[in-house]
Amino acid sequence: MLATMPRDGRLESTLAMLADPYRYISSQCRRLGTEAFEARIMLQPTICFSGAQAAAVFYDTDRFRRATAAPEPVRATLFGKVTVQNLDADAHRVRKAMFVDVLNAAAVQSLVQHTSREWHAALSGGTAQPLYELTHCVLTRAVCRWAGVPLSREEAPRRQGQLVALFDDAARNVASHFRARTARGQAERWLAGVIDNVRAGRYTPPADSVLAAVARHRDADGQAMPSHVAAAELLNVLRPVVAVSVYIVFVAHALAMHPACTRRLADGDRRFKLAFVQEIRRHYPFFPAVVARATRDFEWNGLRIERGRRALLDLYGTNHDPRTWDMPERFDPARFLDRALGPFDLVPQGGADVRTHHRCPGEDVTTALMSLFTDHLLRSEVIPGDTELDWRRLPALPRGRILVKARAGIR
Ligand code: HEM
Ligand code: MYR
Repeated sequence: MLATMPRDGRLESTLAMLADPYRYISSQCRRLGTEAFEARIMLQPTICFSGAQAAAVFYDTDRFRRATAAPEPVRATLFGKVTVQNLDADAHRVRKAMFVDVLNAAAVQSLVQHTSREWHAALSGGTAQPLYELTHCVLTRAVCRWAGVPLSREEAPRRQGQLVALFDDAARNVASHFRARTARGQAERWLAGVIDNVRAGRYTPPADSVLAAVARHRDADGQAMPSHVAAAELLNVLRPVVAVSVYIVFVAHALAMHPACTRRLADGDRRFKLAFVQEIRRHYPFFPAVVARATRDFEWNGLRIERGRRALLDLYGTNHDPRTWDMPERFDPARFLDRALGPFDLVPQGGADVRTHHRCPGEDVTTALMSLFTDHLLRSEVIPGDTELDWRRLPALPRGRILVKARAGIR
């Protein structure tokens, strides 16, 4: 006997979700005593899932696909309309290989070096600066230099504003959402121009740069990407590197909140530093959920899922699921010291296999930059403000600004 899919009783649940975007799905699952329920979200019936088991079915490409899944407001701001996020099967695999290849270990190390240089230059003034905004500036300059994208000193603040708007303004409120839409148009036109210049031989980036790889990439059909598509894919590297700034704020937050961790890190325990970074990615809210659409009718755990149904996998809730994580609300890096990770356990950047599925190709970049900033922040003066998190903000951040300042005599 198939049970009926439990429902969130509201006619439309978008507002309930926006009121607590990181905890809405898991709190409804708890309330309804289920791993999956249906709700109307953004005017469509949507299955909401939480947990490692749900993640395994969500990433089964025989049952869920991405084409037409992401809502238009997300594609018009954060993702892009014609990008890897929206592809399936061979078209996805070939486009995805470009990202996995350009984000190789040597490239990650090179980005770390560029970032470290920009950090020293930005912090040299000796005055206290807001960490989030300072990191936007450092990461924008570093990622453009590293990717081979030309960026003059005059142009940098404007381009930084556009990159930040794509992730920081997309889902905060109606006015900011429209700023993010405008920013996507401006940033795509800028980068389409850069791609055209490369292809016409007017500008030659380093052969091993991200820009060169995107300009010459061939899709599964053997064709180069049209320049507006190449531009949107270039943005899929530039934007998220700048978005690591959110995690850098959480590094500073965790250092301020957990002095015992800070002492152990200051002693130079390298294994503990990796565990600390993983625990930040598990513990703090960032990307709330990922979205797909059912390819056919099927049953899962005695529940019927219909072809064409939209599904949301709860990433924050899966990282806090008591079936996978002991005392999930506790911040405890030591939980990662002796733990082998399954493909669906730690999913702040998606789950499954990075080459064949939609899992984020930027996890190594993210953890390497978080490690670098852990070192830099340990050597700086960090002045936390109101440390309580604003859970309604997308992405969530501490309510007060965290300030940072060079410590006298230390670089
Ligand atoms: C995809 C999170 C950093 C590039 C994703 C997904 C998530 C995510 C949740 C979707 C997974 C899915 O659809 O199943 C994050 C977070 C980051 C981050 C929280 C922290 C800032 C990065 C970085 C890069 C990157 C640094 C590149 C340098 C991408 C790309 C995709 C993606 C290209 C699309 C992959 C695909 O559709 O196959 N990311 N990411 N991300 N991420 Fe990240
Ligand atoms: C990136 O890809 O730029 C990195 C992560 C950005 C996360 C931004 C989170 C707030 C936007 C929520 C959109 C909801 C998508 C279903």
